[in-house]
Amino acid sequence: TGEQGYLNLCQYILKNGTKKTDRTNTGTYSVFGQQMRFNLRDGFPLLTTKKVPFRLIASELLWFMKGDTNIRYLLQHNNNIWNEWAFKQWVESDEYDGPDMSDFGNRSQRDPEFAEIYRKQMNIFKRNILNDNAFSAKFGYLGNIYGKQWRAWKTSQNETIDQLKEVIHSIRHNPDSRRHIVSAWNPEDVPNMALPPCHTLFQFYVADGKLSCQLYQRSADIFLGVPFNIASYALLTYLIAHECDLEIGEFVHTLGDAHIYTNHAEQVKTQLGRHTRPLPTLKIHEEKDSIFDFELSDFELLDYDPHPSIKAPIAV
Ligand code: DHF
Ligand code: TMP
Repeated sequence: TGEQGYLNLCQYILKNGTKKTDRTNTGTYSVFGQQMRFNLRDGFPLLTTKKVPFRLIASELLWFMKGDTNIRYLLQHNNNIWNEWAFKQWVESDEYDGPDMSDFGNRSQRDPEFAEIYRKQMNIFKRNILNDNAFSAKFGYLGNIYGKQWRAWKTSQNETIDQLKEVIHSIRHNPDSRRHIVSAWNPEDVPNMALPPCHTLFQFYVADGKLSCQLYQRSADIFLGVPFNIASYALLTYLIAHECDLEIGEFVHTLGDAHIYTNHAEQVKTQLGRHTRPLPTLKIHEEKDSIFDFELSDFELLDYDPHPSIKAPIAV
């Protein structure tokens, strides 16, 4: 359990994972069906064996919670984690007339000359997203990803369902319910997403005045995505517990295809050579009327003293 559970899973995947090809042509070591548990009362579960940027996790979560699916908000908060998937839609569109960007993810890792050309195009892209409303509406939009499904799932009757509001209502009014579920997996909409949801479905559970959350993640990039996902759902659980006047309980993280990309193996080994440190604590400053009013500056992480960050290329 806890960070040690994460490290054990890394070790297990390196040792027992099947070498598997994948959509991005990177290659992975992969296992199917694993679970980690984090007792949120032990501290905030941000990894300490490498530095994980909490600021990016918090701004991404606030973006989901607003129901936003356009990367403009992220860029305005200096958060670049979704750029590649929006950029891809631009360079594959008819409107793009710059240098060839096919397979930019893999090519930029192998070819330094191309990496420079790519970096320039990405900067142009970011500038357009920030400054050009029409461009941003078209190419900053990632499709009907998390935010849309959480806050405005479209029904066959052309109404919308605010799953997040409804789940908060049911936690408050019917805590024993076994139906506190939010699903980002909308089969009808999956073709309209830049990336089908990796964190697919989550459920809340109330017992002894404590709120717990379990996530089903269909596909898990153990080195890059998962540390973000753990902290993001931990933060969401804190916020909802706060809103519902409950104490915090556990975060249970269930994984489908749990993989380490072959080009992350060395980084993972470096991380496995480190010892865990005490967890930070999360402080929520402001009292808000609604959970939807939180801002980045309302959160503060205390006593976070991680080992240095470890860089790795992301598979696009
Ligand atoms: N694709 C893949 N292949 N793996 C992912 O984890 C992933 N995650 C997505 C979108 N597509 C994905 C959204 N979440 C990073 C972390 C999470 C994330 C996207 C990117 C990432 O690159 N993290 C870096 C630091 C990034 C930075 O400082 O800007 C890291 O070292 O943790
Ligand atoms: P896939 O759609 O082919 O499964 O590729 C998605 C990749 O992104 C996969 O490596 C999992 C990873 N991922 C995470 O681990 N966490 C996330 O939050 C997101 C968005 C993606």
